[in-house]
Order: sequence, then structure tokens, then C-alpha cells
Amino acid sequence: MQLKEQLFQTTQARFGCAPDQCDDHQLYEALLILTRNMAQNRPAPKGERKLYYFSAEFLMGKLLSNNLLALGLHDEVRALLADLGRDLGVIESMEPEPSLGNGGLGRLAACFLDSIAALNLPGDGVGLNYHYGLFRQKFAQNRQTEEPDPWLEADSWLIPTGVSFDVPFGGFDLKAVLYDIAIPGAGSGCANRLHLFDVAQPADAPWVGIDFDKGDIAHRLTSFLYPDDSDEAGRLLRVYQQYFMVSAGAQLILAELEAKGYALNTLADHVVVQINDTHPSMVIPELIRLLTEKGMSFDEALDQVRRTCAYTNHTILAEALEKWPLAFIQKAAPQLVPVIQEMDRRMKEAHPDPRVAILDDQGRVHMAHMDIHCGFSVNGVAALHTEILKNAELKPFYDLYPEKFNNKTNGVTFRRWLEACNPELAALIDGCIGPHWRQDAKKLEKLLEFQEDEAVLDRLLAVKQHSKDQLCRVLWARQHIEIDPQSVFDIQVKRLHEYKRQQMNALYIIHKYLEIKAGRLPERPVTALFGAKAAPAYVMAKHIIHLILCLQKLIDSDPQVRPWLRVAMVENYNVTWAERLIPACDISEQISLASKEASGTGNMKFMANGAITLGTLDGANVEIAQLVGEDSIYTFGQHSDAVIRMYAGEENPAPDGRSYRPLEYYHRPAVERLVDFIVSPELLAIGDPASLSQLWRDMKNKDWFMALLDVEDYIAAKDRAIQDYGDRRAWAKKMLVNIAKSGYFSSDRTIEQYNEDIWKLK
Ligand code: 26V
Repeated sequence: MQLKEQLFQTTQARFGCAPDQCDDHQLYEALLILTRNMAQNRPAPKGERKLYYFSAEFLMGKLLSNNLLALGLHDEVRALLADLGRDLGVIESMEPEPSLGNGGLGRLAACFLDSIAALNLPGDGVGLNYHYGLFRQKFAQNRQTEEPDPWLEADSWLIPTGVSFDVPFGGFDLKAVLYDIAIPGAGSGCANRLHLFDVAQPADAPWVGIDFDKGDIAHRLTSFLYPDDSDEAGRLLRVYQQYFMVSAGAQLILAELEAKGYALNTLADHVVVQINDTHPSMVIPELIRLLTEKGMSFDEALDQVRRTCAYTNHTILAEALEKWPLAFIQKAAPQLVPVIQEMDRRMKEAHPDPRVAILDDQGRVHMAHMDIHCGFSVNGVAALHTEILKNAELKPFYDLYPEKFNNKTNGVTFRRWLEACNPELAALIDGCIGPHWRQDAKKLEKLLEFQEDEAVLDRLLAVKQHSKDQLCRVLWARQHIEIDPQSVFDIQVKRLHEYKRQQMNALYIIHKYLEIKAGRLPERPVTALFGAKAAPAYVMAKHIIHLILCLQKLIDSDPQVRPWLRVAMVENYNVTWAERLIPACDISEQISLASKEASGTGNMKFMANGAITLGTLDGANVEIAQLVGEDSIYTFGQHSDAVIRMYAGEENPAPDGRSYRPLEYYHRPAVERLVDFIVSPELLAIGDPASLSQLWRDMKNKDWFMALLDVEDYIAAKDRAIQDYGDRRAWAKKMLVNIAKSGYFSSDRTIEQYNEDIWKLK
């Protein structure tokens, strides 16, 4: 049946009217139903072996546009709607964004599902169906406030499956009900599934805290996505959530294995489980428990599981490595305790070194240690990150199991992050090198042939300007912020964390502000754009947001500074915002303290859209720098080995154990006046004195992530970039080189490497 006819039938059946009588939301719903059905009816990729990608977060973003692209219907639907006098972009904007992730880790999982399906590999995601995604951020009195963010409407992408499993908690069982989201592969003709487990009777009110009794857990277990460092009260809930996810997921794996007629002792031949950070680590003892319950010996169960499970590490921040008190597990899932104790006993017997123990002397379970001992692969997410794991953070494990360690540099799906979010650039690229980069992003390298082609460079600049103009319109429509579309767009968007150093960017803004006030005008106007959510309980992160919003206000009301420098922080930064901001960016801020950002993935998206990176040699920035060469990136700051030595405090340690002393940097005249401006009369008149002075004191005295160490070098590098921006031809060439070299960071490449080295699906 023609698409037009199908749409007509859908709106008739659902709303009793023809498409041209529907409002925008009704048309969205009709397209959702149509696309969902088409994706659902696609067959799964064939194969003898299947991947289960376990993750507590899948930050999918809106799905309509991407699913239409994957199904090859995007252009047809756009034309159909245009005939009705309607705009696909407007219809797409009706979709609520499912924010089922905190940041990079969850978004990576979503890019991976896209690539796994596009490469026609049999691989499903396993996670939880949170009813309220990450909180919705609002600004009031120059501060972040949080509101619940429901995303489920009467019609959503969820497909009820009728499948459920009983999950045994301490004292009661709970039914885990399975919903699926179909993941159609672009150009593959097949679809995989994202399996999301939910409780049978979810509470409809937002999460307001929880009592850990049977009734509350039964209704609220899936209410709420845990922000990455919330308060103590949520921690036990997190263990309940994790066990619910992995127990249901492990049961699903064994049910599918048996349904295919495979014996349990062939598990490792037919299944591979990728554990995305340590949140799903309890899948290891749960699989062992289920296998032994079905009659397998502990030895054999451990052997099967060890050959089935692989672990990805996404952070080296010690505070982010999960260590659950055994008492929590005893309460939530007591049946796992003897399994964990037996694994621990065996590992201690073989390796008595306390640094590699699963259970420590404080009765805590080190989830990553369990993964490394009881899995066959451990990978980091960028070359530098993997080296740091091997040589520092996880060195005792690398000494034991060198063969398990491998690197898989992250990637992003170019279907969402170039083709869908920047159609004008995609069309320009098609015009130069043809459409085949869409299947093989490495082909973008052919763009290098156009480095001296003035017409192409001019068009590249025009496309960028078009995206900047569009962003200006969106900013005005959503937040009534007016910025100069001709200014340099300098963008830092990512979770708010001290190690990512948004505070150092704020110091640059202060520097520019003071220069302008002193009559030293910059070469050209600059707009500093931010987007960032702070975990609700992360006090210092909230102080930094407050500082940025106060700077925004100060400059907005200063007619002397405003024409030259603007600050704009977007409210509720999410995937949808990213799709607007990234195509419009000139300078991509990737300024984490070297050694602290495992990889970054925003850096790759910006690069693919022709932004020039201003960054430290951290995470995947190192690989970006190697690919584009020093003319097409601005790097600065101390290197990771120096930073690691400073934390180790090898020479002349301060009382906090490090050899870094922030006061020494603070007392440099060029630095002191920037830091002190945080508590200047101008800012104190706008902001909360307690918040600003706490930030000021912390920066001088603690500065745990060493913003003052790098700030002078940062200012110099950024000023150089802003100056170079003036040579439009040379800048356009840098943009072209970045786009041409970005193909390496396609998640298709990353997934091919996972498959080649770890999953071995085909
Ligand atoms: C977790 C926590 C938990 C409590 C304390 C504060 C804190 C801070 C960070 C995290 C990180 C969670 C894991 C994560 O999102 N890692 C990110 O993974 C991306 C995909 O591999 C990678 O690009 C980012 O560099 C990495 O930060």
C-alpha cells in the first residue's frame, strides 16, 4: 500500500479524520504508529551468536526522524507532508525526548544500537523503562532547579511484548514486564530490539523518595533515573534497579537460548554480554545462580559466564567506580551473596593481593573487580584512557590478565549526528564526494581533495552561517535570548562536572570582560554558549552554573561589553538541543583536565560538523589531534602523565597528598584578578554571595581539577583561535580537514572493532 494511503487509514482509524484535518500532534502520533509498525515487522538479523548490550542508560533522543531515515522513508514523508502544507520539522518537534540517560555513557549506548542494527548484527539492548527520565532543568534566580520529566504518552515507541519474568528480591518477588523499542538498521532491512523492563503497576506520580518495602518497590522501582551522584537515599534503590534489570535480562537470555534449542552448556558459544560500565555487573553472579539452579556445577557455570561476559570501563574517577556494601545486596538480592562470596573466595585463593579483591575488608563488593576476574574482556573507550587503565588505575589486573585488556575508541552515529541534524552539510558533502560516506564514513577523507577549492570552502562557510542563523532563531524562540549571528560561536555542552572545567571557561569570560572594560576590544565579537545539567546533590557544580548565569546577566545589562562578548546558557540541555547547537559551532570546547575524561563523544560530533576543537590532550582529543594535525586543532595545557604525577605527589607533596598547590597559581597576577572577580561587587550584586564565595574559596584553596594550572595557557590558545577565525579561507580549510578526518569516529567503525575482537558475531 502507498504511504499516503497508509497515513490516511491511520488517521481515520485513530482520529476519525483525514491527515489534512489533523493537528500537529495527531500527525506525529499517526507517523509514530506507522513507523513503529514498520520497524516492528522487520526480521531480526540472522546469526548463531547474539549480543546482549546491558546498560542502565540508553539516551535515545527523539526517534521519529531517525527511524524514518533508517526505514528509507524520510524524503517521502517530508514530501507527503509538504503536499498537505505541513512541515516535517514541526511534526517532529511534537515528540517528547526520552531522557533515559545522564550523558555520554547513555548516549554512546544509543549510538551503538544504531550501528549494530545498521551493520546487520544480531544484538539487542537490555535496560530499564524509567518513567521519569533525567530531571528537566529550569533556571530561576540564576540557579538550576529540577522538575520531573515524564516522557511516556498514550502512544510511545514502546511495544508491549506479553513477556515477563519473576525477579526474586529479599522477602518478595516482583514481576518484570518486558517492553521493546524496535531499532531498524539503516539500509539493512532488519531490526534489533531495545528491551526495557518495567514493573507491572508503575506509580503515576513522580518520584518523591522511597520506602524500601514491597509495596513501594513494586510501584516505584522504575520511576526514576538515578542522576550520577545523587544522595545516599537513592543508593539502595539503585541496587534494586540494577538487580531487577540484570535478573530479568539474564532470564531472557536463557529463555531465548532454550527456545532456539541450544543446551545451557553452549551459552558462551551463542551469547555474548557486554556490560556497559559496572551498573549491570550483577548479571555475572545472577547468570551463575540461574545456571547452577538449573543443575550446572559452580565450576562450569563460572566458566561459561567467564567466556560470555565482557566489561567496558567508562571512567577513571575513583568516586565513580561502584563499590556496593554487601549488606545492600543482602537486603535486595540475598541469593546473590553466596555466589559473590564463592567467587571472592576463589579469586583470593588464586590471587591473594588485596588490590584485586572482589570483597574488601570493609565488606564492599568492587563491581569492576568482579567484572575483570569473571569476564573475558576489559576495554577502555579511547587510546589514552585504555593506557591509563593498564598502567595506573587497573595495573594490578593488567599484570594478571594482559590478554583481557583492549581499547575501543568511542564513536558516534553519523546518521543522527551529521545526516539528520545537519542536512545542509550532508548535501554539500554529497555534492563533493557522492553519497557513499553514509555507509562508510571513512570515505569523508575524499573531501581533502577540496582543500584549495574556493567555491567549496565558501559553501562550507555559508552552511555554517545558516546553522548559526537557525540557532539564533531557536534561542530567541525558546529563551528570548538574542545573540549576534556574526560572532564566533564558542560552545561547551556536556554534564556539569569540575573535571570538565566549565569553571575555567568562566575564567576566560571574566578575562575578556575585564579586557573590554579596560578599553581593549577583542578582534571580533564572541558568544560563549553553555549547556549543562548538574546532578541535584552536586553542590560545587551548582555553584558553577550560578557563576555562569550571573556572568550572563552581568554582560547582558552592560552596553559596553554586550556588543563584543555574550554568554548564553541553554536551559535543559538534552539531545534535541545538541542537534541544534553542534551544527552551529565554530569552536568546540573540550577542556577537561588531562587524564580525567575517558573519551568524550561530543568532541567527535562537533568535529564532524566542522567545528574546530579547543582542547587538552585528554580522552579522544588525543586521537583527534593526531588525525587532523596541529594546524586544525588548538591544544593546550599540561599532559596527562604530568597530571598523574601531580596527583601522586611524588615530589614535595602538600597536605592533601598532591604536589599541586593552587595558591601558587592563584598568586600569579594574571590569574588572581580573574579568580577574585568571582567575589567582585559587580557579581555579588547579581548573585548569591554564599554560593559565589564558596566557589571562590574552593578555586583558590582546593581546585581539585587544576583549572588554575592550565588557565593561562587556555586563554592564550583561545585568543589564538579567535584571531585565526578572521582568516575565513584558512578557517574554512581547517573545518574541511576536521570533517574529512572525522570518519574514524563513526560508531560503525567502533562496533566493527567490538565485533572483530570481542563479540565475534559473524
Ligand atoms: C559517574 C559518577 C558517579 C558518582 C560521582 C561522580 C561521577 C562522575 C562521572 C561518572 C561517569 C559515569 C560514566 C560516564 O558517563 N562516562 C562517560 O562515558 C562516555 C562514553 O564512553 C565517555 O565519552 C566520557 O568521557 C565518560 O565520562
